[in-house]
Parts: sequence; C-alpha cells; structure tokens
Amino acid sequence: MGLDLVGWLQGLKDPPYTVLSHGEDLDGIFSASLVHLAFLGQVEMKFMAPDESKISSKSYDITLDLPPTKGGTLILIDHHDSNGELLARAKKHIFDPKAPSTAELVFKGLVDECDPRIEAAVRFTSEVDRGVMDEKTALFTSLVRRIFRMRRERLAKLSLELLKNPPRTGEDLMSVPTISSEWNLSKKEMEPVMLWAGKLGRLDLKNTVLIIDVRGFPGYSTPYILYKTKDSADVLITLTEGKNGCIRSSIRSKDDSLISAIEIARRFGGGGHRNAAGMLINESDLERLQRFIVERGMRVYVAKIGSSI
Ligand SMILES: [Mn+2]
Repeated sequence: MGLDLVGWLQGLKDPPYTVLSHGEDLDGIFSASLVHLAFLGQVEMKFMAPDESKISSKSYDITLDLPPTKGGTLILIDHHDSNGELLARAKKHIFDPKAPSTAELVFKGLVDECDPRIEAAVRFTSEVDRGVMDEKTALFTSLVRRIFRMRRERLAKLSLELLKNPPRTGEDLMSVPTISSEWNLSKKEMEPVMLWAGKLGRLDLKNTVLIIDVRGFPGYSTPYILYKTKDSADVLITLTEGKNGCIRSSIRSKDDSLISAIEIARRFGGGGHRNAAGMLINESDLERLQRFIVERGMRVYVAKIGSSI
C-alpha cells in the first residue's frame, strides 16, 4: 500500500522531493531519516516547529509529524490528533492519532525494507515519543532543540547519522557526532539547569500542577527538566520565552490526574496529545491558567528556575 505512495509521488514529479519535518524531537528527525531511505536519498529536508508550519505559506512534497502548511503538501504523514482538522491541506495522507509515532507510520507506509536495525530504531522512537525515556534520551531531545534554535540546517545531517547508526538507547543517541559535539558546546550552560532540575524532581506534590518557570534560562533545556521532574507532580507545565514576548509552554500529565495536558492546552489555544501537549500564552494568561487549575480542584506550585526549593 505504502509503496504506492512512493510510486505515486515519483510518477507525479521528478526528484528531489521536498520534505518538511518536525525539528524538535527524535520522532520528527527519524521520520525524515526514513523518508530519505524510502526515496533513496533524493530528498531535500527542512525542519520546523508546529506553530511555524501551521502559518507558513510554503508548500512541500512531504510533510511529517507537523500541521501541514497553508501552502499545502502532496503527502502528509502524522499522528497528532489536533492536526486532523488540517487534512484538507494535503492531497494524500497517512494520518492515525492512535499511532505511537510518525516514524512508525512512515516505516509502515513508505519503507520497503526489513533491516531489523531500522525496525528496532522505529520501535525505540515510538517509545520515546510516548514519553518513555531515560536521562540520556531526554538530554538528546534538549540538544536537538538547541540545534533547532541555533543551526537547524544541521538537522538534515543528524537524520543521516541516525540512519547510519540506528539508535536503540539514549546512549546511542548521545554518541552520534552532531549530538556529541553539541553537548560539548552546551555543557557549561546546561549543568546548572540539570542540577536544579534534579532537586525539583525530588519534590512529591499530591494533586498538584507544578508550574516550572524556566524563563531567563535556555528554553531548549525543557525536555530534560520535564524528564527529571516527571515523578514530582501530577501535571507539569514549563514556561519558556517565545517569540514576540509570548510564553511557550509544554504540558505533561499523568493518566490519572484530574486535568489532562490536552485539556489545558486546548483551553489556551494549543494542541498535542492527551498527556503531552503545548501552547503559546501571554503573561496575562498566567493568572487565568492558575485560576483554571484551582477551579478544577487541583493545587498550583510555582517554581522559578534557580530559586531555592
Ligand atoms: Mn511524534
């Protein structure tokens, strides 16, 4: 079935095929790797964040793990429930909100190969995208974000490195050349954040939403902070500086918490998955956010990065 899609695109136009993927996590990067494999390298990769692609007027042949652009796409492959309303922007799509990762959809849909190392890396990517990860994988995700912010053109190189050494562990992810050199560049600014996140992670807050204010520190550290604090409260919300004075916020919830991540995100115009979502808010929304949480019967604990815990 999927090979039909490859043939369909090849019949429609000549290579190289333009690929737009999510540049902020393993799923986006490795999905791009798999498309590179499916089209035998005849691709040009670009990376964006969801809030960028949603409003971009450019068009792409293949869009992965993102809301399709206003300019449209020939093929969309994605698993984000909240992008379902934008399917009309794609000529053809493989869209399944139940899929554990976009990488799995790309693998099943486009890749005509049974290299067990690739298959294992797809399974690993699905686990990571569900939020099951170790400390090194969380650090990798933070470093991917740093690259995305500072030199995103290098992500294409990273996606090829991952294809050469299909990752199965956080250790594998940290050892690819682009990532280990980024770690050397960022160690000094990351280490204080890591220490603080470790202390925050030892809190044990019941029925509480922990709001972690990371503003003033590098926003790319968020995935690592979320990992270190994952057991400290039912819901975690991070605040980092966004563009034009906006606040970028990531939300994580536990299955049995009173409020889910997606409920909070939707309430403030964001999206994502049930227990992992994101939103862009303003300073003036922070009070509304806290009120919403309290009205729904949960407590709020605000931690400002660097402050004593
Ligand atoms: Mn994904």
